[in-house]
Order: sequence, then C-alpha cells, then structure tokens
Amino acid sequence: MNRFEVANNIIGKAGAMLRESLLQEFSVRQKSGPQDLVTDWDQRIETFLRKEIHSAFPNDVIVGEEYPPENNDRKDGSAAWYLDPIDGTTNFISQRRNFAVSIGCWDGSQPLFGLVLDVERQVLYWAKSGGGAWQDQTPLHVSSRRQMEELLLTTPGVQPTFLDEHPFQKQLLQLARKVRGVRCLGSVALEICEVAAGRADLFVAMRSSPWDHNAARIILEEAGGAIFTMEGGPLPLDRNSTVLALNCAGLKWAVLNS
Ligand code: 2AM
Ligand code: CA
Repeated sequence: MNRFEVANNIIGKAGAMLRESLLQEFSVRQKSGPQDLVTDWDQRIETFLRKEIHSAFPNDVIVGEEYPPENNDRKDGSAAWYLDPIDGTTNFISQRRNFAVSIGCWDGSQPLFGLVLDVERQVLYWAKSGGGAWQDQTPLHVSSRRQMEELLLTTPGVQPTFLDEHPFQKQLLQLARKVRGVRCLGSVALEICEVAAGRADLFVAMRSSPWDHNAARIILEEAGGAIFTMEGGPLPLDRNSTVLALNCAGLKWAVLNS
C-alpha cells in the first residue's frame, strides 16, 4: 500500500474504534486545565495510528498531539505525518459528535494529502495534492460568496476568539458584527472542511496546532480556498499559530482591515 492507501485504511479503522467507544463510559482527565481535556481514547487512537504508519514507513516523521515526535531528523524519501486522533475532544466528551480524526501528510513544504473523518456522521473529507477535494465520492468546492454581509464565519470557541484579550480582538468583534452570522463547531479540522464544502465562508482560530490544521488545509486549498495566519502571512507547518481560512484569497484584505 502507498501512503494514501495506508492513511485511508487506518482512518477508517480509527473511526470504527471511536464509534464503538461512544457506547462505553470513558475516563476524562485535564491536561493544562478544565478546558483542556484528554481521554484514554485520544491516546489509544494515536498509538494505533503511529504503530500502523511506523510499520509501513519506518523512516517517516510522525507529529501527533498526544506523544513526542518520532524520527524528527528527516531522511531522504521520507514524509511527515500530522495526526490528531480526536480533534474536538470536548465535543467527543460532551456531545459525542462533531469530532474528527485528522491525518495530513507532507513532503517537506509540499502537501501530499489530507484526510479528515467526521466520526459520528461517517463522512470523510479528503484531498490529494493536485487532485481536487472530496467529501466521500463528491467533489468539494468553496462558496462563491464575496460580500461581507453574506459571509458565514466559523470559529472553534467564543472564548478564545471573542472574549479573551488578544491583538485581534477588536478586529474580530468588528468582523462578527458585519458578517451574516457566526457559528462555533469546536473542531478546527471540521470547521476548515466546512469552508472547503462551501457551508461556511470564513474561519478564524486564535490558536491552532499543526495536527489541528495540516490535513484540513490541504483539503481547503484543493477546494479553491486559501489559508493564512491572522497576520496575513503563510500558515506555518510545524508550530502553533493563529489561522485565517477563506473561501478565496482575495477576501484576505477585507477581513484583515475589518
Ligand atoms: P483538540 O480537540 O484536538 O484539543 C476547539 O477547542 C478546537 O481548538 C479543537 O480543534 C481543539 O483541538 C483546538 N484546541 C483546543 N485547545 C487548543 C490549544 N491549546 N492549542 C491549539 N488548539 C487547541
Ligand atoms: Ca486532539
């Protein structure tokens, strides 16, 4: 199996394991505080994904949320995998829906493919570089909405985006007043896929990690969208960052100057 086939196979298995887990009780622990939670399933699924990738591609770099990176020094011919076993852990715990498994694969700064599985809906978003973006077998396209008053903005949390003090707070409050509406889903990966699917037009996050956005960004760009930091620069691959995802690169200045 090639890398994409491995990813497609293991994301399906991870989804089945997580759907099974929804029928059981599981323990919840705090990481950095009461709004930063982890379950045994986050670790169990990441361990499964790492093991499968490692046995097929032993030289590949693996960067995931729950464990330190493997094979940090990249060898020729190897690729880097970005894994989030559960993106939207709070939703997994409280709603038992609106969470995803996210697998992105990159060759240096070149995207190879991204897969984001909406576990509870059993919907797979995926893209191979240059091959378009897909929701299962259906091609995905961003929306064609351009006027501020017709845009739907999605963001993972009210608190970090609008209530916490940060350098973009005033600007984002202004933006929220101008757009058609604001939605909070609680999963960076699924929300970027909402923009890719044309069901939202803009996405902002004040904090996002490589495993949160490195799969979905490939899907968004293949669907015709664009992604930046909130400063308007390129989104980094290997460090935490703010995120601004758009249905069209041309909207960037309208949003940054709102
Ligand atoms: P997680 O569920 O994998 O933690 C809403 O909380 C969204 O922001 C989710 O995608 C969540 O990912 C992500 N998130 C939560 N805390 C974060 C943090 N400290 N840094 C980056 N992303 C975070
Ligand atoms: Ca996670």
